[in-house]
Amino acid sequence: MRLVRRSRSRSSNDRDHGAGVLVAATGNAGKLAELERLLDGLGWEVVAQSALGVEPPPEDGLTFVENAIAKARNAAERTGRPALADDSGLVVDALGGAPGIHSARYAGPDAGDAANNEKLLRALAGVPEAERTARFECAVAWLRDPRDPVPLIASGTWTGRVLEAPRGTNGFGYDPLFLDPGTGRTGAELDPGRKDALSHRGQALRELRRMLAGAAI
Ligand code: ITT
Repeated sequence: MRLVRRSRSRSSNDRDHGAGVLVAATGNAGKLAELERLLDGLGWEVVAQSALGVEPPPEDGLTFVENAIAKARNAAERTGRPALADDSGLVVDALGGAPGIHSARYAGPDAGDAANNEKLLRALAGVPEAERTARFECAVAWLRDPRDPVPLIASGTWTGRVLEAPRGTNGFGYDPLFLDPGTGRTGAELDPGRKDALSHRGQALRELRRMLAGAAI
């Protein structure tokens, strides 16, 4: 994984925001790759917080937005740079919204994607197809500094359902089990550009880009 990457190109619709360093407040390599793609062309040098020695804060908020702000604030505080964080997760109707904000650690504090996916399949064993509806949620927060009183907040939702067996090898997390009904493909069967066009994270980052275009950043 490259930890520092300069955006390649700038479209005429993107304002020049100063091409400074933007700290990506995430330790999730799959998420970081998507954020880098979705920030491409803005002129920011995206640096992962781990490359700057930043440890993540506790995620004890009750909402995706609270956790996104906490992660971005922590990174901005420790680096003195603007920071962007994403808090996201899979909300499954038949499980009362679980794993939700606990998606990353659904199967335990050190659980990886495979264990989380296995737990999800076990929890949904016997649940018929029509009741396996789910959605990915994503909230992103951009803080100019740790005390920024008006952070930019954007969100996105991707609706689909949970399959009974994994399909595909792209993406990360629950992608192999999440079916996008419009394409008939799982998140892990979609190529990266197609996932970005549909996903909760893609929606949130496009909204954020619209905000940045009108903000004094
Ligand atoms: P950071 O907090 O360091 O960013 P994290 O993985 O702990 O990394 P979250 O707390 O936001 O991040 O949890 C997000 C989890 O939700 C992630 O680990 C996946 O299990 C799931 N998830 C979110 N977006 C996803 C996507 O696009 N595809 C598949 N799974 C996703």
